[in-house]
Amino acid sequence: MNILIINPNTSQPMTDSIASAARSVAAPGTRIVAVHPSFGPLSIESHYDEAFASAGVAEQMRLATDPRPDAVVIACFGDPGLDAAREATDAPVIGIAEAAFHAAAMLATGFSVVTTMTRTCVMAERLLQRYGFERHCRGVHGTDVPVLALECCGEATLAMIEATARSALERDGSGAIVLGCAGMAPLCATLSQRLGVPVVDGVSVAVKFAESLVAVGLRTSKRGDYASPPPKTFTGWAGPLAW
Ligand code: 2AL
Repeated sequence: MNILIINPNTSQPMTDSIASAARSVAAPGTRIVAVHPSFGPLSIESHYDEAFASAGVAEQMRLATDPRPDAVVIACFGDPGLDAAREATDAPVIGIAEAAFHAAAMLATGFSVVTTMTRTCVMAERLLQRYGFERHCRGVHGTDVPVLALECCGEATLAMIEATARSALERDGSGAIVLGCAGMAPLCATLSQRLGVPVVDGVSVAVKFAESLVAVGLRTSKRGDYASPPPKTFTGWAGPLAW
């Protein structure tokens, strides 16, 4: 099966690291293709960044015809453009935050989210509300590690994330950690070993959820609001991206 992973930021090193995290858990018959938008922010750390990243996800869905993906993973913790991507295909589309929340809620009665810049915590809090996980999540914690610092993450950065996770587990009384950035995927195994609790990386679990939905023949509903977008003219630079 073909899984398309869209990294909504435009960092090639981060796209490569997301692809290798995905390939490390993918089943033998799964082909991972990882892409990023042709425009937009190098990292997503604000509402402004996220607005462009959502358009970038829509662009990549518009271009995703060869090969046609059997499933799509949106690999940024804000799940930008998730609903638009579901309109654009009947393949299952999974956001990494959504996937990580579901997995963590199956592993502990309460989990904590450890993310990048503190200013992005509100984005995770809004997603928790939107997906109905407010009662499972006991806290969202910023590390103030910039997203691009995760591209070549040394021991100092890892130690900052570990320290935040340790104090989150203590303060929140939670039993699992959700990593709040796709760029943290390569740190998951080390953090899990050091912290002694389940550490959930959304990229890995999203790939496995995607494989499972495809395997049982489930597809995105085309009834109601996830039906294909109505055809219309787009103007300006977005002209070629019209549905
Ligand atoms: C992210 C992410 O996953 N990718 C990115 O550019 N920003 N999330 C975050 N909370 O910083």
